[in-house]
Amino acid sequence: MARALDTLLAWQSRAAERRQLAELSDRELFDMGLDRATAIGEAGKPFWRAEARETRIPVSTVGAARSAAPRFSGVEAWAMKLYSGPLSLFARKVEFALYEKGLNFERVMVPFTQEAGYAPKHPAVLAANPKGQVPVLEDGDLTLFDSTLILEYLEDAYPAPPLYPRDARDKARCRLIELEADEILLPPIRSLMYRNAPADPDPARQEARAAEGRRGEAAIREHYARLDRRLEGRDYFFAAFGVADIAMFMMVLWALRLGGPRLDGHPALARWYARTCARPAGRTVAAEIAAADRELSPLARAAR
Ligand SMILES: N[C@@H](CCC(=O)N[C@@H](CS)C(=O)NCC(=O)O)C(=O)O
Repeated sequence: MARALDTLLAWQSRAAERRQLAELSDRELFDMGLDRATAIGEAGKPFWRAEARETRIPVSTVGAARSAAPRFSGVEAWAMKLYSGPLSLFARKVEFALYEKGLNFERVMVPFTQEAGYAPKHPAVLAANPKGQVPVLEDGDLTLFDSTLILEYLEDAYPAPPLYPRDARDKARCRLIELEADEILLPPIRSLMYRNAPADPDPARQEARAAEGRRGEAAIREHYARLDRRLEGRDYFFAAFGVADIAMFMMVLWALRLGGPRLDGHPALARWYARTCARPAGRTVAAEIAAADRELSPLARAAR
């Protein structure tokens, strides 16, 4: 009986994801780095592996979640505050988790331009983080920096819905995939960032950046091949959607927005990416990054 219910819920969840994908406009699909064929191709897949769990944020409210009512503890009232950046991969990663958990938060966007980077630094960020980096999360009298620590804290303090596997070994594996995203896949992705920066006036230096970018692309492709094998036959990295998916999704989104290798030829990875994008939280994060890019980034402006 429980199994039948799980199957039914899984089917409903998958049907909802498919509907959401089908409803996306061409513009939204473009923002996510998807084409309609990949997005809708999801429809043919059997549903029994889908997770039996729905995100707690309805599509219609996910973008507005931050201004909702504060939570109460004794006589104090507060909403969490997140110092984020319009094009901060790590802050957007935390936003993804906050949306998934249905938590209200106030977002403070720190100044950022492609020309000057994170300048001037926000005083609250400087006070909270010796590295001067976002994300910084304030929750009552707790102030935290570093996306990995923040995600771990959110899981401990707000366990439902869970974003880590319960099993200790799988939880460790999940953390390893997050680390792989943040520390192994990010360096070659960084080599593509020159594409959104002002061109170096010295042609030789600009060509050196381009050559570094080409080496980065080769490394990303190798990584994609490994991810594709790992995701073969799976909806997400573990039985349910979680931190491993969020961390890796952010990297793939970043590589795509920087004109990096497409996901063609990596069908399992492409389907996983489309599926993650179709979640209300994924959709919101991708759309907000694309909107920030249209305002701030030469690559996105050139594509308009
Ligand atoms: N390991 C940190 C990395 C944070 C990070 O690199 N933040 C960037 C934005 S994505 C930043 O604030 N950079 C400004 C700087 O380094 O001065 C995390 O996971 O939060």
